[in-house]
Amino acid sequence: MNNNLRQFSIFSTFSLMLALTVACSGEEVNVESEDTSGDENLDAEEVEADNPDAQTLRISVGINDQHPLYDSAIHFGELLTEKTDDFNVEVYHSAQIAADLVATEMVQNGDLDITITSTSPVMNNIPEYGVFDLPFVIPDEEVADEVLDGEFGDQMLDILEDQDLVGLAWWENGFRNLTNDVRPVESIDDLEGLTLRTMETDIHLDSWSEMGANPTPMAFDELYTGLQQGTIEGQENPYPIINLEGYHEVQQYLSATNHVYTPYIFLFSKQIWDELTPEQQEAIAESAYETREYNREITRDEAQNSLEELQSSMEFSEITNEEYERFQEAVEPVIENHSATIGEDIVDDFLSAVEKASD
Ligand code: TK8
Repeated sequence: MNNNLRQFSIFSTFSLMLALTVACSGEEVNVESEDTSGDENLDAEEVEADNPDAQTLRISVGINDQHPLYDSAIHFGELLTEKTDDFNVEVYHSAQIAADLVATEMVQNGDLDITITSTSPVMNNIPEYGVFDLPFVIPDEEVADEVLDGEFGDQMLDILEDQDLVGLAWWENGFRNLTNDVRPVESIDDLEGLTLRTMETDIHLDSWSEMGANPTPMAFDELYTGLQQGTIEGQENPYPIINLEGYHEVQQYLSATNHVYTPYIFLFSKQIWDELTPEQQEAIAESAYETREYNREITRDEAQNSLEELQSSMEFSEITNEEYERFQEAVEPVIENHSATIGEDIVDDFLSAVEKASD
């Protein structure tokens, strides 16, 4: 077993223990990770430094190697190895290390260097992060960029430090859209009773319940099988994920609901970070930050391309303005229901940042 794999086995044993601990603690969320100890068939992309003593940084992403997030993580590795020969970067896709929630906890515990995750699973431990799950607040990508790249985004990165995380950059997952296998969804009435998978966040569960659907939380790596086996009738994700994870193979209807914008966040382990020199920290921070524009550009191109491809294989519905307002009205209680948990100040700051950016 080479050194990397040996270290990896230690990680996966940790993650299994972690999954068991969480399972035993009786939390409601469904976290799982595979025990891949001894598995030499892991598929990772390596960006190697020209230095035999370089420290290896492992990145875990939940999505597959077709998605722009994977390419962006490699791009980060390339930028970093141009800046310094202190690090090799290994990018693991498809939750081979762990699904988002567990990967984030591994990063907090210093068992994994980096994960790039949707913000939603993060809110399980950091309730403030639920702010990004509030539905129908961010109207378009320009507003998303301005809010994340401004004071509000900085403030949200800063609060991670108390949680043993260093938040280095806002990348993009994108606006989420609904798919299902029962009927075209064009109005809120069409949602009645649909069983939908959501990410593991109460806010999404509550939003879909308010809209009349029957939501259930599930880790991302179980989603395809859930759709295929019919345990759930639908799900929601940005166009690139729907297309590149192949949900159109098992889902017939696509609706442009654009109900929420999900950022990807680049999370570095604080414990590991604190062992690095200021120069090394700077090189890593700059590489994550500089990859942001690249990531947004390729993600948006892919969203366009994926939508076109999906339209040729799925029945596509747009939502009229009138119907869109009915969706928005239905979820009005959600902000009120969750403001106390998220923090009233954070919700206010978010809503004013969005309003300012929308002017
Ligand atoms: C990928 C997930 C995914 C998210 C989900 O790891 O779970 O639906 O949209 O992007 O973070």
